[in-house]
Amino acid sequence: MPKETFFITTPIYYTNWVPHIWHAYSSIICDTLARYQKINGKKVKFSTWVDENSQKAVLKATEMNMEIMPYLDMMAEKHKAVWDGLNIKYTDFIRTTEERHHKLVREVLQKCYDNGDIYQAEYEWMYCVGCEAFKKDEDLVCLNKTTKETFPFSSKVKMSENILKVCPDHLTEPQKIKEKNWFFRLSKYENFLKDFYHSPEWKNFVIPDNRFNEVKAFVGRWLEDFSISRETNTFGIKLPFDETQVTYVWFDALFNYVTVCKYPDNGGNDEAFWPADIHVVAKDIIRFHAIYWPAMLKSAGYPMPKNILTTGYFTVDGQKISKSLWNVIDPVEFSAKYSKDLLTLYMLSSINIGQDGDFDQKQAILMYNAKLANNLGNLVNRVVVLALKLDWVLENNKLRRYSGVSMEWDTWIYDNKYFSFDSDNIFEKIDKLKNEINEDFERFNLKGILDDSFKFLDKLNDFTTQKEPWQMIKDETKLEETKEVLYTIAEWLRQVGLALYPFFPEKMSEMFVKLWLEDYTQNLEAGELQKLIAKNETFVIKEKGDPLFLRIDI
Ligand code: ME8
Repeated sequence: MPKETFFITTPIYYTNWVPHIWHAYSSIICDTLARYQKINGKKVKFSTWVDENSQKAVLKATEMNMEIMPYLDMMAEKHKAVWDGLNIKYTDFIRTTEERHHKLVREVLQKCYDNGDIYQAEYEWMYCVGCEAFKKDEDLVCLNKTTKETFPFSSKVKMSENILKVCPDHLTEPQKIKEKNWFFRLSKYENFLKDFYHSPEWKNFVIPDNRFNEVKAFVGRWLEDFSISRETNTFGIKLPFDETQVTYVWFDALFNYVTVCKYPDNGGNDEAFWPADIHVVAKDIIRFHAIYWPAMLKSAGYPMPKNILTTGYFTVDGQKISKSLWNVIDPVEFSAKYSKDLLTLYMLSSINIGQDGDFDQKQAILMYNAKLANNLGNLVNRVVVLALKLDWVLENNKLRRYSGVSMEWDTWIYDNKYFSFDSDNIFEKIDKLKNEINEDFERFNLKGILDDSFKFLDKLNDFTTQKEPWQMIKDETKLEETKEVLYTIAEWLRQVGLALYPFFPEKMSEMFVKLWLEDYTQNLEAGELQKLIAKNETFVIKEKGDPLFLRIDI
């Protein structure tokens, strides 16, 4: 039977910047979800990309005194280097200047035009290049140029040289544009969208719920047709029905998600991957994904993506990220200095997906030291050191002696005399981890999985402290008991390792090797997670090796 498919996408990042740490946030979420689906047996496609046909890129190239194509080539390499540097295991990387993408966009534009959804009109509007979006008065705020303060815009505020109407995100005045352009008839899809959002099958289309409610409220209020082309820009994809104009950002960028399926760079056909399972985006582009995108797909005759997972925004040490504040963090440099695992752990467990957060660097280091270096790393080290003092083999045939008839792991655990020690309740915690991991991944509850794993490890550390195997080992009469305690710790580390593998693949692989589970990475990558969870293992500890996680000094 062919494997079930899973297709996940990052946003299509602009190329006027090298990706910063918050672009990495979206990509790390995608990477973790994609890795999980792969080890759980699905055929995974994970795409990332660069959004090149934008005015921002043209302006940046001009500013750098470069021709546009050499500039874009350079930036595409820089973006790729960031994702490769962070070991983000994407399967597809696409640039919107590629021929295959031009072909796809022209096909869909023609289709939408033929069915009457694209028409020409003249308009006068304000346009923010930073957002690559049209703005209305209610989208803007007032900026006092002297004090640099912003306050809400109202028609009563008198504009002057000092009081400007600006975009709240970029604090720049939008351009006034009067052009004859082509429009997409979004208003025609109002009822379609309302029915779609309210049908039970799509009740989780946008996650989390509060973002979905915002989208529904927005569609309930106001749906206007939007411009899909620019008369004055020359760089971009030419409209097939009017070669004097190019399409701009949204119609172009969003269809990238389809290009990689219809025209994948392996030359084959990945159409079975469409519709996408998850588009990961931040709240800044949710309207485009949850409103424009379904309408455009409907018009072009494609099925809807299944989920739009919307993240919040991060600040750095309490401040908005801005090049002028010099608080833009290069994720590769940061990972080299500290660790990629610190980045993953802090970003995925300090907030739930959907909430806004702050990247407090000191807290991130403290969290890394407490959870990865102490809680997990030290425990692994303890088992390894003690096991080396015994006969190096922690056998799983110990299971038989304690359960009597049954050889089931759970039966043994529950009957095991060593676990009468405490009950707040370690068994429930490991069961929760084993039984709910799949559901948690399916619900994108990455924080939940990390929290459960580390709470379980707290309990396991308590158990270890209470049993004191380092004392037991000194008593000849307690050698068997020591082995069994160590076996139990090793087995439970194995279970935690399987749950944490999608987050920390390199370190969990290292841990498996320390426990003589040398084929684990290969078996996981072949989709055998469930088989491994259910397996009984024998652990052979051969050498101490390096510590798994080094503590970081603040
Ligand atoms: O919007 N916190 O590209 P972009 C969290 N090309 N996430 C952040 C962030 C922050 N402070 N800053 C950026 C575009 N991001 C368009 C998208 S898609 C068809 C076209 C992440 O380079 C977040 O995922 O501005 C956000 O949605 C994305 O970067 C915006 O990237």
